[in-house]
Amino acid sequence: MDTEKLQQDKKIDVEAILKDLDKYRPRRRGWTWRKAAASKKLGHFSYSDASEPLKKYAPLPSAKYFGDIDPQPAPVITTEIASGRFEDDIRRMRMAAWHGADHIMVIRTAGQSHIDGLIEGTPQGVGGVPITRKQIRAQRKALDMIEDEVGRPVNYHSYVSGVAGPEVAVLFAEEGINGAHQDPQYNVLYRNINMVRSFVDACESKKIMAWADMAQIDGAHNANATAREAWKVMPELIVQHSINSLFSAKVGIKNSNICLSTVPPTAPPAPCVFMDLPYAVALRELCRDYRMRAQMNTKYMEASARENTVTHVLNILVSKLTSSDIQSTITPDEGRNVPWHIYNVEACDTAKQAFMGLDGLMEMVELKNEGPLREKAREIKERACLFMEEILEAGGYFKAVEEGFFVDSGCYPERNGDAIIRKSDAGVGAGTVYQRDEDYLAPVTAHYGYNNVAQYDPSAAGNPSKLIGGCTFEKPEKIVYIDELDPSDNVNVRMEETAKYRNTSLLKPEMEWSADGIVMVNMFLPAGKRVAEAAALEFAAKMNLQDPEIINLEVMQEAEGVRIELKGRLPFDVDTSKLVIPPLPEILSDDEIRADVKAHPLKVVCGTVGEDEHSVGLREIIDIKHGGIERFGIEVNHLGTSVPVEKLVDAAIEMNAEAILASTIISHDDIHYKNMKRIHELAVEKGVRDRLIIVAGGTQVAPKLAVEAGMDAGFGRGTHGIDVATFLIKKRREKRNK
Ligand code: Z98
Repeated sequence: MDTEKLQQDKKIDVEAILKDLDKYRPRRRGWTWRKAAASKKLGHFSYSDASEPLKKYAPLPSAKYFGDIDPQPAPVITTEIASGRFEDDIRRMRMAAWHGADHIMVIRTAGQSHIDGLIEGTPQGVGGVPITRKQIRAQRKALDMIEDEVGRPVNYHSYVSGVAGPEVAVLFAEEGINGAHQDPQYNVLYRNINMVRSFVDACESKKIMAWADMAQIDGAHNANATAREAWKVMPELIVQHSINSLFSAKVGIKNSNICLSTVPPTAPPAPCVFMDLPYAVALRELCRDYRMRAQMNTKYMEASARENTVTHVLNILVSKLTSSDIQSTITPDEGRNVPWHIYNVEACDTAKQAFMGLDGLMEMVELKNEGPLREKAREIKERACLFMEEILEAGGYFKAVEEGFFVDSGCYPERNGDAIIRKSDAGVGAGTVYQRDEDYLAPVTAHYGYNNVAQYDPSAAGNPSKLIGGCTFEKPEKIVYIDELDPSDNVNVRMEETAKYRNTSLLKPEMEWSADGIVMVNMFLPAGKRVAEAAALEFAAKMNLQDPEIINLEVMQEAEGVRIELKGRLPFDVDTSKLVIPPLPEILSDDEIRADVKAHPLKVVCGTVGEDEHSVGLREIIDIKHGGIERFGIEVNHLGTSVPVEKLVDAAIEMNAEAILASTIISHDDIHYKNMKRIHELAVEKGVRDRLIIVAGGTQVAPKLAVEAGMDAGFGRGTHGIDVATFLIKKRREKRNK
């Protein structure tokens, strides 16, 4: 079934995506890595590590100085999107893809791994986002359209955890999910799922993931998000990674799809690179056959977007130094629970900017072979090996968990007695694993171990589902698609509620969900923390913000004040059809202005007029330092301040200038317009008005009144050099063409 083509100036049509969803089939299986760029050149620059650029993209803000190029880094860039409303997440996915994300992870706020069965037909649910077939299918369908638009495959990812793991894996394989977290240790340690059950299930799940060619990310990093002193668990992290990776490889996942979830154990103010880099080096050396998914440290994340961004960038530095394959971009929303569109996009931009800023680094620097880096890496590896040996001595992984080896805050071999302890005969699903009967039959594709099909049909040995004419993997038409069952909370009801904001002229601010009305207000309050908190909420109430909440507070100085970021809900909307939107002034490009001035040199005289000593505004317009008109090669003759009008006109004549720029701030008794009029009249008297372009500018200048006073143009507050230069060039062309 064909997807509709997206148009870049049109919103993605979520209603159309939901239509005929029961018939939609994903068009491919499996994970896709980025391709190295065929050409190293992009714009003015040559790149060493770039991957293929996108067809459609939103470049970094400063790209405008570099021809709007958008070089893409080598690693896959991940973003986590799961606001609780999959219909709104689809729009966010498109924005993220334009900013460079090609791995969209749908993490559930509810913790689906607590749910012990598939929950098809269920909507958002209480407090979170369980995955449903409908959601997956709608999002995969949207991503199919989005990847056509940006010109690059976008990997879709979720989690194969919990006692329903194998069922979830089947669902994912059927629906073309490209990657998943799968790690039985996660179930055991963090979800208290019985170990035997968890490991047996993992065999089945991994086998299915191998069939679907999905990338697999492990769950080891959860140990350093959980341990009390996370920087000490490095040896254990390596052990966990090793167990899961080898397990996956043995079940049949190919090495290039086995990804370690590497998370640095520390964050500033700890000397994080000094500690994290040896760990990353040790891990990559020990697990060199597999891929690395790098994620910033989240254990020490607070609500400051700035602080999180620095931690993120330092993680990217480690990724760059050790060649990570996937870069996660966890956003400040983890720290303050604001899973907003803008933070997904911001974090993708942070990754793109940092990676491209570091392009070619490894051609200039190398990791030292002597000194603390290698010594520490070696030490971490030794500790990890000893840890693994002790597991064997204890009688294996299950015994080790029972004896409290894991997520202890001590640096191995030290143990602090604060580990997560689980019993092998306890936990969710204990006692639910049975030995297969002699005649056990599993006529399904991608099944782990003994399935007995040959007993029924020897020719089915390599193709078990032949016995049933193909299972859902080969025959997707056998999939039973169940729509949402909840009559009051489902996507149709939700979309109905926001319908008046779609395809109409009504507009509401939005952070997370269509028309949620959420805005963020930044303020500095010159008060102590407690007073400022209470006052901020009071200000929010006066601003008509509903449900105000402080999401970040940072003390500038105990007594002098705090900065506050506050969110709240605006209860009103704006009808955009009633807005008076002034036409956009047409600005020429830097290059065009420069070329014009080169071909026809342009000389101007300028000064502040009359008895006006204010010179800053004019300086902003002319000085090269401030981006003024000098930078285009325009010859500027600045006559100074308090220049009499006669002098301005005479100087223009003497110097054979083409334009006069009169700057004026003082406005009492309309002196500024009176001066403009006199300049104009003088120029007429002296017979030069026709050959001179005369413009006036200043904070109190209204363009219309300036023209009425005889000027060719007036420039008010907010004018930049390029506005004036554009006018001069255009006016000159007009005159030439007369
Ligand atoms: C990450 N930002 O890793 P529920 N299984 C594994 C996990 O690591 C996780 C889940 C399941 C982090 C997200 N990881 C943390 C191995 C979570 C989550 O549905 O919440 O229980 O699954 O990218």
